Amino acid sequence: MDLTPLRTKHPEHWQKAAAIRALALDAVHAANSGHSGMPMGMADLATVLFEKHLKFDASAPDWADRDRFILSNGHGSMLLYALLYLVGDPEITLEEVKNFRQWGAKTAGHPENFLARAIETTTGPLGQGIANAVGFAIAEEALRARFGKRLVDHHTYVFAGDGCLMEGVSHEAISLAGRQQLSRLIVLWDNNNITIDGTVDIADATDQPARFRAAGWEVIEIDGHDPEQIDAALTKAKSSSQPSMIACKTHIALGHAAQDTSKGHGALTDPDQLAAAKAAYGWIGGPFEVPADIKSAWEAIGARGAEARKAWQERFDALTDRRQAEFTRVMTGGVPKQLAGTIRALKKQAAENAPKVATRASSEMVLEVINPIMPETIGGSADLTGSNNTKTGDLGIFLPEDRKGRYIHYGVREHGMASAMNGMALHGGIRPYGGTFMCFTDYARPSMRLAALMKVPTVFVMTHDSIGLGEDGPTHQPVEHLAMLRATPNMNVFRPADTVETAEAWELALQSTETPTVLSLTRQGLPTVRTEYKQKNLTAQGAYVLAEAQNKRQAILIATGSEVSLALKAREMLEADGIGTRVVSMPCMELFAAQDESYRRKVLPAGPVRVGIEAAVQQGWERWLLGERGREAKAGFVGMDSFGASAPAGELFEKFGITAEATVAKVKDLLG
Ligand SMILES: Cc1ncc(C[n+]2csc(CCOP(=O)(O)OP(=O)(O)O)c2C)c(N)n1
Repeated sequence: MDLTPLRTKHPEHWQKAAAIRALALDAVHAANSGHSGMPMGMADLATVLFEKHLKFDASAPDWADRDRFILSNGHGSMLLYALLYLVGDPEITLEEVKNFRQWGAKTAGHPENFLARAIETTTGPLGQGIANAVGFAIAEEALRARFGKRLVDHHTYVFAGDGCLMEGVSHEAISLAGRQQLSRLIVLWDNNNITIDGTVDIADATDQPARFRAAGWEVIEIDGHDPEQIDAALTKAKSSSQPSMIACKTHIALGHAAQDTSKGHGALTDPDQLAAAKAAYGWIGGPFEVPADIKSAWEAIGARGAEARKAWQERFDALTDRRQAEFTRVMTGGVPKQLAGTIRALKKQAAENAPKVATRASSEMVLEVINPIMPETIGGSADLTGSNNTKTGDLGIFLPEDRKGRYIHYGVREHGMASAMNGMALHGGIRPYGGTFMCFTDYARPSMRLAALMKVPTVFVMTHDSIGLGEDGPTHQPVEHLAMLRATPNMNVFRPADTVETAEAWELALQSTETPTVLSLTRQGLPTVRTEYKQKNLTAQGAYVLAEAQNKRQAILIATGSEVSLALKAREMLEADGIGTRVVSMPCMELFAAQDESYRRKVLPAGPVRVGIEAAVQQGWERWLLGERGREAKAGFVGMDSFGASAPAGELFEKFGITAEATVAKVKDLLG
């Protein structure tokens, strides 16, 4: 393709965009891996966005009121790194660009939010960025409603490719954004008709503009290489009352021999072709070399927002100390001072009244006292509000007509909900929690994994956590989900036994700043097992001795959630037979594993037989049964080794052998 018309019509724009293209080519060449084509195709869009529209100050990447820029097609990470280097971001230096994809570099293969402040979210799994962006836009609306436009007034811009739009999660995100009329959300679709396997039409014939319009979006169709059209489209999108999708017709790997082919998607490393592409751009810089005038033009773009930031800072400084402190508190994820006392009061009340309730109802009790003192919480459910017990009286519903509403009806969209929650957490200022059935963790799992990877404290309220849900049957009864979640690094999985442990788990979830939380909660009623009030948060240690042996200690029963009361019953039966039995409640394996050895040894001493009890598969229990001074000949497990079945809950526990009697038999068997 002859680039002359593009080069000559807007020569200054062209040079700036060419800098992105050249850096992408050089970095991918040096790393001998990566994706050159997307940055080369979207460079014009990025240049106009950063030069004319994006509100940011390169010297302060975490300024609270910056526009958010999300690269959903994260394989094109060099686009982001080139931009950040060019505008003078303090973290993405030329050295970093040269070290693209190398050990220790901030310029990882795909953008990682925790490596540089200007990287808003981790992308790479296609579709996540656009779905996160819905959460970013929700967070902006909610915070603007709370703190006012003088403090919160920004947009969320997303670059997304064909892959992002083909992924199912994008559908959940798009329809939710349309319903919520998130007018500050602007998606630029890299409409290049290319994916890895070939042209898009080999797999997809969707009319994307029609799809977005059907979901309630404004759609603008442009030539993605024409800076005037790009500028006009962004201006129009900003004034729309709907979320906007700008369909940008682009050429992948523009100007390279691989342009418009799927080969152009990946690493373009052939030196002759690389040189030819640079020549076609009229690029005079050597490898990683940006001519001084072009670099300084980009740095001027990076400094463009400094005035706006200063003005914002002045408005912030003029606020009362209290208001400043509150804004800073929520943006940094701090908890209010009253949280500890509020949780303690609820624990005391629960210990005294010893209610027999499902832990999903316990969770609601906790939320009833937390939500009024934490205005930063935004709750929700994927169409199971009544079942997940996630809505409390004071919240109101988040809708275009009420941005102060703090409860979101996510619709039947578990994946979209999880990803949007991550977006809110990443934006800052919001503590998102949302519910579905534990079994549908599967539907939310890609975003749950990313919450853990990205180090964001999203709270997943997963109710109906075992065969204890009864008649809905095996499709709804989680069996392997606890194991899968516990296998995920940086994720705290709590399976509380009663209201007291649920309150403790919630307190820990809300104090977390870098680890997501899963609350595994029952549908069925459970007795209170923590009837003796203790000020200390025992759940924080992951496991603790709930009931000590009376006779000489011969057995330790380790249980979680609904099986803790069953363990207590088994203990009574064993003690009656003279077998001293300790019961350990283990609401959070991750936190117990993090305790020092002396504490773990105290809770799980060598010697007695050990039986784990949990209405789920055994995987993940080995450490507590066989490790930690345990021995195979002295360890057993009472749980599930198959899918469940449809029947009343009580009968299911009998049929699957998860009972006090089965536990007693197991202990006696092990004791020989
Ligand atoms: C969930 C997910 N599935 C698969 C991939 C692997 N993958 C990376 S890029 C890509 C093709 C994307 O096509 P498109 O969005 O059109 O990007 P372009 O070719 O225009 O750069 C695929 C399948 C991925 N990153 N994430």
